[in-house]
Amino acid sequence: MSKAGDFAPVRQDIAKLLHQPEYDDGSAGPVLVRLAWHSAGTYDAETDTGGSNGAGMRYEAEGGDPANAGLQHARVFLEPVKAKYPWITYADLWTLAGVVAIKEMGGPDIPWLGGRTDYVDDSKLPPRGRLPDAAQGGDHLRWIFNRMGFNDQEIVALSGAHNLGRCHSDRSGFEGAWVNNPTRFSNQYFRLLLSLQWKKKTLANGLEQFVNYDEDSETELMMLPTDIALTQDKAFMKYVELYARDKETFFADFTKVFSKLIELGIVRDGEGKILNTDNQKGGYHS
Ligand code: HIF
Repeated sequence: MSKAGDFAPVRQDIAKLLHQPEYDDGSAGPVLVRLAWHSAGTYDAETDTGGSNGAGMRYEAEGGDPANAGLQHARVFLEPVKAKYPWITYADLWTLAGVVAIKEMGGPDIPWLGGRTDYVDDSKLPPRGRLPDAAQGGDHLRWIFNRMGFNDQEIVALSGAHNLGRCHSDRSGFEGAWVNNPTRFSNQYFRLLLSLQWKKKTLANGLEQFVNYDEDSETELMMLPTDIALTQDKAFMKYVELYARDKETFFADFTKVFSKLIELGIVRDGEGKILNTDNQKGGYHS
């Protein structure tokens, strides 16, 4: 039995469950990264509401948000880990699973601290509509991510996570993967944004996405309108070019910005203990 607060064995068990031969591209990794981000990405700095603390996606109000379609798969993958380590909060488990998945898929080691609680303060529940709409452009990206406290450079650095996983017609309505090897973390997403010709395609459901008809590529790759928007704005484009040519800088900047994402709304003391008192109920620290 592991001690409460000892995350090393939890990390190991998450790493083991990533291998899912029957699922998608054979890995639970990408959908776990999306779970971590959607749990945190509801944060609003002005009202200090939303964020990963509280694991609100367990409840219909947030879990049933169409923006979160498909994330039940990620939560189900993690249930055996929660059963084995009942002391871990869902809020910690979901964010930790995201960083373990990124690392296991060849990405950077993202600093992660525990202590989030599953206590839900009804007055701090985020309304729906806080997660981005992929059919929009650059103004929408700034509106969504500035609200969380991210600048242009951080928006582009984060976007590199679309190197992982794919879009599903029965979840978001979009279809396909961004890169040829969607379970390997790299800066390929940025390189393809620049090197391939992206053409608009209207799907049967009416949604528009961008696809590549490059003759060398065996599979059709895709970009969301929000991905293409990064190449249509000078301020964003500067960083797309930087990350396409400099993988080390991308990894370093992604590390900072993803750890900032999963800490949104959390206040800690010098030893890492969470101080937001209204979120202290129900955590293993209590
Ligand atoms: Fe995604 N994202 N994301 N995303 N996302 C999808 C899938 C993944 C946006 C839209 C979508 C980020 C930002 C944005 C991942 C990780 C991150 C899908 C497809 C859509 C539509 C869902 C489906 O159909 O299954 C938009 C509009 C964003 C604002 C730019 C983050 C930066 C890139 C913050 C981020 O980390 C991952 C991983 C997936 C793949 C999930 C999978 O099941 O494979």
